[in-house]
Amino acid sequence: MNIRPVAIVLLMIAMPITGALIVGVEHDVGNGMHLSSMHNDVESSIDPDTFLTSFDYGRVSILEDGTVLREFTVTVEDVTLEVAPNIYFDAWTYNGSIPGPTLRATEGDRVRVTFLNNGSHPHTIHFHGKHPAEMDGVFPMIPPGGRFVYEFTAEPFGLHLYHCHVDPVAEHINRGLYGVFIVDPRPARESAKEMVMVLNGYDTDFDRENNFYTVNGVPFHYVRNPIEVKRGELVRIYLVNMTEFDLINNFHLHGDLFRLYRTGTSLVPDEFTDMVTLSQGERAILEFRYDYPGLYMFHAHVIEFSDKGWMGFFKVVDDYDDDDEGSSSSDGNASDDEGG
Ligand SMILES: [Cu+2]
Repeated sequence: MNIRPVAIVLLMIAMPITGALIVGVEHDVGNGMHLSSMHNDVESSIDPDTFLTSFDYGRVSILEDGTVLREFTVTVEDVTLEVAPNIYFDAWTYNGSIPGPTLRATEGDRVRVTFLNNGSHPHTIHFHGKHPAEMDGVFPMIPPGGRFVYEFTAEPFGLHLYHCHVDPVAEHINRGLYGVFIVDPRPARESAKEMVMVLNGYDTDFDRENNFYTVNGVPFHYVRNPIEVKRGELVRIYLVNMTEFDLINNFHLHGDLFRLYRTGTSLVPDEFTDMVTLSQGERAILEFRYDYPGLYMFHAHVIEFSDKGWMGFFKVVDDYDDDDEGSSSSDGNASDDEGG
């Protein structure tokens, strides 16, 4: 642990202050921050708290042969997102935010994703996982105003992802076109408090170097808003690295160790550790229980990344307040979420 508490506090307050000082200044102020005082056109926002525990199970129906069909709608939208205080980013998004929705199915389900491109450039959805070549989201490119239906069987179970695969792919990813695709095993994993964490960066001045790093889209969000977990409860993190330009990213947990399931494709853990390093597109499922209450940091052990936003806290409590949610199930049969 190389980050002193004083430095953390300074970092927590530095970004809002920096932003406040330069409100009203137009154009590039250095450090890769594209700024403008005229941002009435902000159409959407990033909500890491909602994203953390939101799973889209699609619109569910049963096919004639008994297979579960899950239908999703994913729409590309160009939106200006405030990715850090007063830092506005001309994003390309799936369904209006970064990351896109976490799509979830159970192994063997039929997945049907209606893709609408309301953006200004050609795009696709390339899913990781098994599927026919014509469903791979490389060809054809879907032009602005276009529509395509991706359909395949969800397999194998594991933690997958999706992203646009139009050249230059790095730019389409940096602009925000990615999301998580979870395929649950049958029977489901043990019930747990589940959350999704997507590691990313933002190259806000388009020089192919990231200016900020985040978990779930906003630098330092979970420093300001620690994630509450209950002592002794099983916590399961679906961790996906979508950082572009930097070859690796990683995750270090304080005060505990986790069972590590690489790609989530086995129910037998690969490691018991407090540290996992992921290259671009790699992902892993992490499971742990805290024994002691208190505040515990989690962060990139690449200190440049944690200094620039990739850092957060778990707040371990003895009991949730009455209005807090308790454990969430990993049961993939839930069907009340609206697709798209
Ligand atoms: Cu694209």
